[in-house]
Amino acid sequence: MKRMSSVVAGITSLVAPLAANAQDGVIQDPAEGWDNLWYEMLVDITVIGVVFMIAAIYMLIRYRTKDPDAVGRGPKLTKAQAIAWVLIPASIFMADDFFLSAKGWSLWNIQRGVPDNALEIKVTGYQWYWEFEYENGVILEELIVPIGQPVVLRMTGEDVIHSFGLPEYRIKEDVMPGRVTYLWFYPKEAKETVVTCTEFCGVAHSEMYTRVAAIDPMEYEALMAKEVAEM
Ligand SMILES: [Cu+2]
Repeated sequence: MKRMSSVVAGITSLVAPLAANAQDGVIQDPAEGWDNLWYEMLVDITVIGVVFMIAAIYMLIRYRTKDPDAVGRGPKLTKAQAIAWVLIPASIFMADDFFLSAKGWSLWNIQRGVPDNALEIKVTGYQWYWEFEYENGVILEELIVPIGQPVVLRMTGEDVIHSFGLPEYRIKEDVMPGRVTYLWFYPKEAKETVVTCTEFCGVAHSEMYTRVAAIDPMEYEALMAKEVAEM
């Protein structure tokens, strides 16, 4: 029990600095974390794949039948050897799985920990378009954000279930009626990307995409001033 609580304390201390994404001033970009994890997964499965392929080819050649009447004579393992052959490889693979899972949990913490200075925008999903409401009351049908500041989207659906997918920012989240969900992303450079609905939501689901523009903050202020003046 004591050991258990120290394990829990250990995990908590690992998680704590990440959960503080919002306060410590350094913003950890979820998109970067996602890319790193994806790269590690690819390296991981490639290494495992190559090792198993070499082992399989070796055994295919080494233990091939040379005579159609041949009878196999496998060495008989002792109980200890049999257990070791199960436990040691299983432990190695489990250690690797836990390592990647732990990295996934860390990334999840970053994805869910919204930085304090995030720009908040309300999103509503309709069949079949998105609507973006800014803090100053401006409503747009495209997502326009200034660069250099994290953006948090508070999202809900008006009709059916949708999903707000930002492939370039490596993030998505379900959007549904009767509930507010959120995601945040960090636009660091000026670029035009896209948001697509990633949950089938009716006949025009595939048309439910729109522009996401990350622009210079000065340009953003000018656009907002213009929009407010036209309200
Ligand atoms: Cu949709």
